[in-house]
Amino acid sequence: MKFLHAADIHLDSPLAGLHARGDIPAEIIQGCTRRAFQAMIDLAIAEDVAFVVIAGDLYDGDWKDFSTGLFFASQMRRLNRPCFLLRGNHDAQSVITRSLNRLPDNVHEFSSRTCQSIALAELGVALHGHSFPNRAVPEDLSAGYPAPAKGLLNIGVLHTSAEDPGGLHDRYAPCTAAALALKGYDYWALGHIHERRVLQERPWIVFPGNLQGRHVQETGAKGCTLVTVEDGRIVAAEHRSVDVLRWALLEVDATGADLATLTDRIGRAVTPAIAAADGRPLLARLVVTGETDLHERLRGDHEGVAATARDAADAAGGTLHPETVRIRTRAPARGAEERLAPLRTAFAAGLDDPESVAALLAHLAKLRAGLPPDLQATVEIPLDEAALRAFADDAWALAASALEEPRA
Ligand SMILES: [Mn+2]
Repeated sequence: MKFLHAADIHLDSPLAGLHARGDIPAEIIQGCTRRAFQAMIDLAIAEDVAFVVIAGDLYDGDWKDFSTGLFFASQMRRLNRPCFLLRGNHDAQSVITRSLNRLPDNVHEFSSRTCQSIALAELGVALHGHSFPNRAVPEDLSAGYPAPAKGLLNIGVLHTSAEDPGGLHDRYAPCTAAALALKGYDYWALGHIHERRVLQERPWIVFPGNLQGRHVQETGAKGCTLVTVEDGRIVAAEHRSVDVLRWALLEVDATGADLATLTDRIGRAVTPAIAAADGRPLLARLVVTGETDLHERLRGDHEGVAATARDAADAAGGTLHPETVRIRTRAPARGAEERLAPLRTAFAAGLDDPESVAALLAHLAKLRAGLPPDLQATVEIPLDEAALRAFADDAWALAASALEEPRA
């Protein structure tokens, strides 16, 4: 017997910002969350799974119109086998104001008032789940989950940030892997963290990741987890990609490079990403770093870097659309750079003081929390030290170029 575990489908998520881009073909972004969901249903049918579990955030938020719900219902009819649905922070009971009067009979939604258990005697399976009543759930919901049903394979379905410290993923219904393991279930079908994480095996505690990456922070293969059960025991929990476009963050070190070397290095970054995308269009952020004589030239030539990457993708048999090009190179220290060296040192020193870094990061996290949810994903506010350093590099590059402007 097999079942499919998915989460964070964010159906009809708008992919904020991308639609305005004239250089990215509309057909590769339009409806991509729906197309990934369709691919998941295709997989469920092809693998002949007994049922599907969706561990929260099926919807991205309140429906814009009824077409989102109608699409889901029609896919459920196509699935034609049970689907167990849990509500997460994005589609909590109080967040979704529209609904179809009746979902297809094969859809079972977990209660948001209490943990609800559903036994499938013929399959030897019991599922336990507690939907989010509201967007913010500060308490550990897993504490209210019942003891395992004897003689059945027990699956806990839960939307939670688990032990994630927060940052990219808001902290909701936090719990520990140790506490989940103690519950005595066979499998925890988790949702909320948008990257695949297997917290442990036996019992399995799994975040499948989201179904489709939506921005450059959601890189790599996305999809769901196919679980195989033999003789009442889980023998495999494998990732299956169902995404229809892929995101990548490609960093190229230009240190000491001339143009030919840089072209080679861009190719070496692009080629494996194209291979990993396995025929899907690749949306990539290109970041060029390092100390190089090409600094001045690169700073004025984002389009040239983008074109080199696209050409490398074509040579590797795929397609790449640059999301952005970030030039974070430095000129070898001489002349103006040398004159600015004391300022540069003072600027950099701020980042070597753990206290001021911690204070700055706390301030930035607060700033981010105050943004509307759809902006939180796209406005890039550094949330860790590495991101803060990259941010500071960009800021320094701007400041230095302004200071280096030849004076009349
Ligand atoms: Mn969530």
